[in-house]
Amino acid sequence: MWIGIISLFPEMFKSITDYGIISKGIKKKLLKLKFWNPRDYTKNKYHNVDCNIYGGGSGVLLKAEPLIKSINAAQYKANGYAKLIYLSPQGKRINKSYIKNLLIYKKLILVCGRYKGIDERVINSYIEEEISIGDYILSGGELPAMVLIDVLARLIPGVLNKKSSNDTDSFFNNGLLDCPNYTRPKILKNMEKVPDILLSGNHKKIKEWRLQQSLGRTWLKRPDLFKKKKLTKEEKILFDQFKNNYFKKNFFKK
Ligand code: 4G3
Repeated sequence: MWIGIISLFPEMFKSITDYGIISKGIKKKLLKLKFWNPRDYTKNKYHNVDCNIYGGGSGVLLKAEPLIKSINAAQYKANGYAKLIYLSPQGKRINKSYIKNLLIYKKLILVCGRYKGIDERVINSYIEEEISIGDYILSGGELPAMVLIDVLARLIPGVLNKKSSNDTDSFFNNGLLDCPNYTRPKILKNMEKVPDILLSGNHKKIKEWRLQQSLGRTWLKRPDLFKKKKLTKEEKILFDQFKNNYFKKNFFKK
């Protein structure tokens, strides 16, 4: 996957290009990030990339021309169709299935706004999709772009290894939260013990326990997700068992 990024602060992306699983994906050439800085496309170095807003009020906006020049340069380099996306709090709220769908494009260009965003005419004439990662304002589109790239990279075959696997991750596969997990040591002061079943070596029983825990936790922590989940016969039985245990355990508590 090829991702062109238009940002006033390309250095920020070092936090994903230089560390961890994404940097390895880049080394393996599974992912390529390229940067264009609107600052480099101003008429001269005294020319601003931002300006105050028509009609008054506080805050500044990224000017259209340096952005358009950056977009043109990125599109030229993409050498073929690249989906042009703008990250903004006014955008459509995205989730994992939206991001999964972006994989079909092979090439993306992400526009990162700053301040109060970008001139509306760039959105209307150039941007194909305006997306948001959540209902909050950040000081720039760079963090949302990195969130998007991180999620995407983890979906590219070959990026993840055994140490950071996606296949049992929280609701990426079956719409359920992950089960509780434990690692060495077996005993930690006076904390609860590691469930016996996980130390039993009985793989069939462990798989069943994990599914049951996933069902129960999703029911308790994310009732919204649980409602959407269609249970198989086996899952229904495991869930009912979880619920019975849960009510038994909590009956005398107040
Ligand atoms: C546009 C995206 C961009 C307008 C960007 C601020 C949050 C998100 C910006 C604007 C952003 C998000 C830059 N903050 N929720 N900040 O995806 O007012």
